[in-house]
Amino acid sequence: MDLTLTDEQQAFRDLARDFLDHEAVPHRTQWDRDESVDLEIIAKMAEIGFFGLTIPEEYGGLGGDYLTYVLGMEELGRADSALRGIVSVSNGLFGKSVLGFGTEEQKQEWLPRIASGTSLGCFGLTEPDTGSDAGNLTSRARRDGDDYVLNGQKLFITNGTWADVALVFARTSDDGPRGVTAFLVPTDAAGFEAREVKGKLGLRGQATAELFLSDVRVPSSARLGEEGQGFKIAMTSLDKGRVSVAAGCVGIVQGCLETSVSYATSRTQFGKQLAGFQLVQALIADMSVDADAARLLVWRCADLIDRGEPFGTAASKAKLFASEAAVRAANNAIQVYGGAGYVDEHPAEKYLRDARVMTLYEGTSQIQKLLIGRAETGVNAFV
Ligand code: COS
Repeated sequence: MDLTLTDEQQAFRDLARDFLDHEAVPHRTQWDRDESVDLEIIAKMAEIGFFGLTIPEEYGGLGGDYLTYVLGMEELGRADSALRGIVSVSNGLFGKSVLGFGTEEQKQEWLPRIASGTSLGCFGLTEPDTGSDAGNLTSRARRDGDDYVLNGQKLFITNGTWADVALVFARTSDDGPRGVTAFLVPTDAAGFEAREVKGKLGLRGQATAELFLSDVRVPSSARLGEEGQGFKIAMTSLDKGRVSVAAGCVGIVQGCLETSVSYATSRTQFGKQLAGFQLVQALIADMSVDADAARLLVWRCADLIDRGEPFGTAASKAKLFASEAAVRAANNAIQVYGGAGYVDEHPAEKYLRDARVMTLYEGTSQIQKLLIGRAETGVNAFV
């Protein structure tokens, strides 16, 4: 695997970092306290190209490769994971599902709006009673003439109250994962309601919602893919989503490393720099190794995706390692800061609160281990 970035990849990373250092980092604490980013940041991020990174130019995107995408996700994770989540779900989970499985009309309808940031998408898979066990979701879609009528409930949906369109997974038959179908549902459809989930530990700047679908009627042209193909669409998109989460986690580890070095080299205790204490150096060394190791796992996934190779197990490994590393690094960054790390004047405590969910959503660490274990042994622990 060639680790050298092209001039274009390097240029995008520099542009992204510079933009976020000016437009996001100075505001992230306030956004976190306000429980919402300033939504004007969406248009600004779209101008840089964040929402269309991997959407082809013919649909208004940048048509970039996946390595460029993960570089962008790392920078977003370093700056503010709430922003990374908004982009990852709209451009990633939603946009890539439409790009991969949509008809030409569906791509024309939604992708330019997603790439330009004029519309946000969300991904309605998780339900109150089906998190890890996504194949058993219970929302229903009943065929009625040329329409479908959707009923059900979705939970923990990123962008849910801000999105213009929801990719909703609903059951069209009782055949487990094979009975799930995907639908593109405009969020202003009659019977569709989104309510914000309050009181989250982290990711406070992004909207997380509960969705209620009550006799929501959509035409059959809103179906994404074939009947019964929905679970595959969800899993295919989640494979890439996990790489995106992992890339964001690399950014968290990198951010923890940078802020810890900065604090440890500027604060004095016992008459010398904190950085002069071996135990502080040990904490920083662990972050540095974790950043490199996680980044290499993520870049391997991007390389596999760009070459069209299978990458599902590599994605599980990257997501497992990087998310656990992000929690470790953020916890240790607080340790470097001492008491000061416990308040939001410094970024360490926000990194920890934001990192914690990374081991949960888009497949818990336990699910990733079982997927890796299944790939290694050939034995399926889910049955
Ligand atoms: N890509 C494409 N297809 C996939 C796939 C993938 N990564 N994983 C499974 N499938 C397909 C299978 O090939 C199978 O298709 P066939 O019926 O044609 O054989 C079908 O989907 C069912 O697969 P499987 O039997 O493995 O489904 P399970 O119900 O056992 O689900 C797990 C397996 C647990 C891995 C899955 O439910 C999962 O990933 N859960 C976590 C969900 C999650 O991440 N939720 C968080 C969402 S936050 S947006």
